[in-house]
Parts: sequence; C-alpha cells; structure tokens
Amino acid sequence: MIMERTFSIIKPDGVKRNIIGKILAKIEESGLRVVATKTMHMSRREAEQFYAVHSARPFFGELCEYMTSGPVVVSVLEGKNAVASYRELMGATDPSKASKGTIRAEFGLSIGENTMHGSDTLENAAIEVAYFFSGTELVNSAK
Ligand code: RTP
Ligand code: MG
Repeated sequence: MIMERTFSIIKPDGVKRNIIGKILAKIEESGLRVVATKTMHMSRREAEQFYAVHSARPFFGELCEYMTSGPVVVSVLEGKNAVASYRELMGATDPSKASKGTIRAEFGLSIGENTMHGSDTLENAAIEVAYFFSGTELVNSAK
C-alpha cells in the first residue's frame, strides 16, 4: 500500500444540487483525506485543456460546455492507493452502470452529468493537481 495523491472534481451538476458536503463526507468515510479544496468556475480554455485527451471524441464540445456551465469544486485527496481507491468510490462513467454504493450510482444523472471526476493514473493525478493548485495551497496531511 502506497500513500498517493489524486485529483477530484465535483462537477457542475453536483454543485448545483448543493451536495458538496454529502460528497466530501463520502470521500472522508472511505478513508481518503482532503488536503486542498476550492470552488472555481472553469473557463472554456481550462476545460478544453483539462479534457484535451478527449478532443477528438464526439462528446468533447458538449463536455466542455457542461464543465463550464457552473462552478465546480476541485480537490486534492490523499490516502493509500488514492488513485485507484477513488476511482472505485466514484464508480463507472455511466451512473446506470455504476456499482451500488458508489458516488456516481447515488448521485450521477447521466453519462455526461456524472457528478465526479477522478484522475485515472498517478502520473495524470500529478499533472492535474499542478494544473489547479499551487504548492502553498497543499497542506501536509495529519499523520
Ligand atoms: P472523468 O475523466 O471525468 O473522471 O470520467 P471517466 O474517466 O470515468 O470517463 P472518460 O472516458 O475520461 O470521460 C470523461 C467525461 O466525459 C463525459 N462523457 N460523456 N456522452 C458520452 O458518451 C460521454 N462519455 C464520456 C463524462 O462526463 C465523462 O466523465
Ligand atoms: Mg477520465
């Protein structure tokens, strides 16, 4: 088991429905620790850059439109195997296919409006954390 950091977004549908606290509680209950968090409203450019890997996909325009449709909550989460364990807690991309007990199964609205983002690899986690947070915004977690 290795201590890792991963990057999370509560997407606009979650913020709109006022369930930030409920989602962060689930994250904490899973054993992960929030080491930085803030509300922000992504610009079109930020959304396009963040999801650049999907730029050739048919849903790219819709995805960027949605991610900029309202505020989001970006967070850095720390814990044992944080990248994989957070992906497991989020559940499948399509909420109707997500396992019971996962955040997307409970709160996700559709394959697009699926409430959460979580980094898919440790390498991407480091890139995504650095994209949204500066070093001074990250605290050392309690031991
Ligand atoms: P994410 O990157 O947001 O954590 O989600 P993910 O890994 O589970 O899914 P990914 O394949 O990376 O897709 C990124 C986001 O694009 C939207 N999407 N829409 N309409 C569609 O068919 C479709 N497919 C994906 C979702 O918001 C998905 O989370
Ligand atoms: Mg992804």
